[in-house]
Amino acid sequence: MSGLKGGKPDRKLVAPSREIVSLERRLFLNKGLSLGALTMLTGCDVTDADSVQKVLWSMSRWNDAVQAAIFDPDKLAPTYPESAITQPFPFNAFYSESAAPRLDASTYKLEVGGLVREKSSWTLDQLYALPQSSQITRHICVEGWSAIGKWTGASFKTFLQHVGADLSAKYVGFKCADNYYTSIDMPTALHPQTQMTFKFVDQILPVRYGFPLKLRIPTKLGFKNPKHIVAIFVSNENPGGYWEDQGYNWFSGS
Ligand SMILES: Nc1nc2c(c(=O)[nH]1)N[C@H]1C(S)=C(S)[C@@H](COP(=O)(O)O)O[C@H]1N2
Ligand SMILES: [Mo]
Repeated sequence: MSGLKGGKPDRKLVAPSREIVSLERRLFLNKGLSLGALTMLTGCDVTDADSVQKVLWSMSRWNDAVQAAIFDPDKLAPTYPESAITQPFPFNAFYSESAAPRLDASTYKLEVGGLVREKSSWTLDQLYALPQSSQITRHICVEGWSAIGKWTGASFKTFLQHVGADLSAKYVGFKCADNYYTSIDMPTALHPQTQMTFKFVDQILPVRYGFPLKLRIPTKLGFKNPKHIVAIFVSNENPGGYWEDQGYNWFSGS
């Protein structure tokens, strides 16, 4: 009990962080490895919170590179019939449904910036004039649920070409009206199913699902599908994301 009696706390008595516990579980389940074995393999004391962070981030970046390398830009996510649409479709955000931001359609402007030729902003009428199509795809949330929805909007690739985006840049970042933010790799931005979404099940996007604009990316996990987008920018620096910066894997796609 010496560590609890004032002075310097004994590190071994400090409860392991969420990351360490989940890393240990994943290692054990996937590879039959313990933290002790990982310490031997990496030469790092992974029971120490600082070094475990370093190991985790380097593993995570390696994981991003592997996922990017195996990402097939032409492989389509499964699509479903209208009868498969989940009703009611779940709401999710880092706050409760009543706190979702209410944007004014008449004053809304989408900012477009970074490595693009046309840095002008877009009104909702201008966005709605883009050619549109619909998809019925599955949204998968890391919190353990998935649901099938129908989303209608414009091809994000067409939009990026239209604004003269540097399509050889590495990242596209999104800023949202609720201060949420996320970013995706350019190959995913150009994927044929990546959509600037204006409608959910044939109705203008309700507030809870991201009015007036969300990105629907059926090849990525739910948290990489930003709602209430107010700015889109192209960059060669990884813009990170709300959950990504707290340790969720950045690529999170298939
Ligand atoms: N702006 C914004 N976008 C967001 C989120 C958020 O909190 N704010 N949450 C993400 C997560 S974790 C999920 S699962 C989906 C939920 O989308 P839905 O409400 O349409 O089901 O939105 C994603 N996009
Ligand atoms: Mo999610």
